[in-house]
Amino acid sequence: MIQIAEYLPPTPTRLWKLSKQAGVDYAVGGLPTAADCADGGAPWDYLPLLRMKQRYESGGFQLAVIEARPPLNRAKRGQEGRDAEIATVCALLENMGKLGIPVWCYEWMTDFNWLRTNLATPSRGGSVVTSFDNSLMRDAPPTAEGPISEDELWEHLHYFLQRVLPVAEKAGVKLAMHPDDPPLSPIRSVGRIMRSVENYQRLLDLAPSPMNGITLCQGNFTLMTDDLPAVIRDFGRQGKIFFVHFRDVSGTPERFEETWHDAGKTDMLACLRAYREIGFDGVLRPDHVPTVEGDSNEHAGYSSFGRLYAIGYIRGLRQAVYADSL
Ligand SMILES: [Mn+2]
Repeated sequence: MIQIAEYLPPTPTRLWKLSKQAGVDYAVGGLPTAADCADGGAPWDYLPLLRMKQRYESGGFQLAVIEARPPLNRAKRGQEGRDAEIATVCALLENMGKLGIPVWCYEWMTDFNWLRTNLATPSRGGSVVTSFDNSLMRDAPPTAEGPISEDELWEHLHYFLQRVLPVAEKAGVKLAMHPDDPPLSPIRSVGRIMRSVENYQRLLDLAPSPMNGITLCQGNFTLMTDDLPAVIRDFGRQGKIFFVHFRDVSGTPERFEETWHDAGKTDMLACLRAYREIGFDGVLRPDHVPTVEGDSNEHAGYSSFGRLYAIGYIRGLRQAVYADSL
């Protein structure tokens, strides 16, 4: 059965307890802290990772995914120093394998990560969400690193996968590629390749391996298709969905806003049915949520109280979808 996880920082917070109280048993983790590395290790070394994993377990969580990356911009840009960055990823994967952490969520966005033009767009009942309007980006400056083409990004991704996948196969750790967010190209003169269903198939075909797969972030994939459940079934039947981000939006890739989990453009029930149909047994996490009354918008999209609503909503959907198999 699909399992519900939460993205929890690597040291205990109120959210750890709130998640546990809401019925979450799986953690999506970051990388070890400076304190974990105090005896000279790096965040991708065995002992710091061991200490972080122990902490999640003490909080009652099984560490199912690491969703954080060592520096990778040189690898993405094909610059000098990329082999050293790739070596840190190989060390991370080897140590995750030894520690039984089965999935690494990465992405191929160069220079900047997910991008919004507004971090406090009004939503239901005075809650706020993030939004993106590409018409406001026309005069946005290029990044400091300058333009890069999609062809170059594909070439560098191929170079990366050729070196990393054999290590992942030996370690038994799955690589789950997160989409570019928003799924548009270029932005700030930087090409963005993980932005369409076709390009995801190209990723899978670029380096065939049982460890080469997908983070199905629904908030992005639903902007790439009018039939998300069909996309879930297609990649699922190929055995390529390793991790799910469960969230929703309304609008188009050029202009969208995030929504409450029950108020976006996507048929969330049909999506969960599709995961059941393909026998997906990995973890799903709520991903971005609205910031609600009484909570801070300091980390937009990651309000603690908003996440509680999302967890409850997803648990309800799951109960309905799996009712005859529980
Ligand atoms: Mn996501």
